[in-house]
Amino acid sequence: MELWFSEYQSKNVRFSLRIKDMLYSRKTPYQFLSVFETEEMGRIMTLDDVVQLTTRDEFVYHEMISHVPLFTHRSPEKVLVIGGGDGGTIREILKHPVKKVHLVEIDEQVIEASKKFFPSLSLGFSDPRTSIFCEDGIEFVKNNKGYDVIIIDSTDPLGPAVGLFSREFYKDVFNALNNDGIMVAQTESPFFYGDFLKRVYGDISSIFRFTNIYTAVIPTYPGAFWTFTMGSKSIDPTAVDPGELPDLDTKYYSRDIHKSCFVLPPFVKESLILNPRA
Ligand code: AG3
Repeated sequence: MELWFSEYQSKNVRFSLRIKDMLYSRKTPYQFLSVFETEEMGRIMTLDDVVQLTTRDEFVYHEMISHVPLFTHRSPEKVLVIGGGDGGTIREILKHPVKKVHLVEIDEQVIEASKKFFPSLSLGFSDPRTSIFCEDGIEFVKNNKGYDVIIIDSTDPLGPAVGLFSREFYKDVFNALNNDGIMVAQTESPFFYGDFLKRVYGDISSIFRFTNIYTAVIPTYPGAFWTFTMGSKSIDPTAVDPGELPDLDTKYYSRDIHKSCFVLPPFVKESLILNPRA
């Protein structure tokens, strides 16, 4: 018998993976969490039937959401991750000489499932620099400050994550950052979420001095062509000379990628009302 997992990437598009084994499935207080072993993409975690990560391509997302802002800042000491309970982003951040990493994940069961089924992602949880808070990220940023970089590693802008894409939240993120602070958020695919991207880009640009979108190819996410949006308080991300960056053990991110990832195709550029600085 063939078993398949399918995600509705839109009302009319489904993405399916053939399943070898279903390892875990339970309703948490926040969402429906499953772990599958697949034929093609390794082990996967889904939340409410949406693919969050596969062990085959997670490195692209986690390297890109971490190294681009951290190397843009150059000397980050204190970093906050909102969401990201699987630990993949923490693993990448810990490759930098940071002093403190705070992870704020609302759903403790995501953390527990990752410890059990994704040891290659969750290994940074036990690092002495890591502190974990099982709290609502929206409240957390209102009450905690002094970060150099804040990374918003959220689910899609639906249900519980909607507040993590609001202008009010980005203002609180701005205030939680130091004067040279940088934030980055995962901002979906321009193919499926074009209007959303434009709205978020506009909101972040209205708060931060510099706003830049960069992209990566993530085969298991809708559209495969994925965006991240970075807001920077004082450092101009385009002024970073990637040639000066230290070596890092990565599989997608590189000095060349750091430069090229900010290049946007015309259909994306034209879909945004770009301000004169962009
Ligand atoms: N969070 C972003 C997942 C978005 C994927 N969307 C989708 N499949 N429709 C990833 C969490 C990994 N740390």
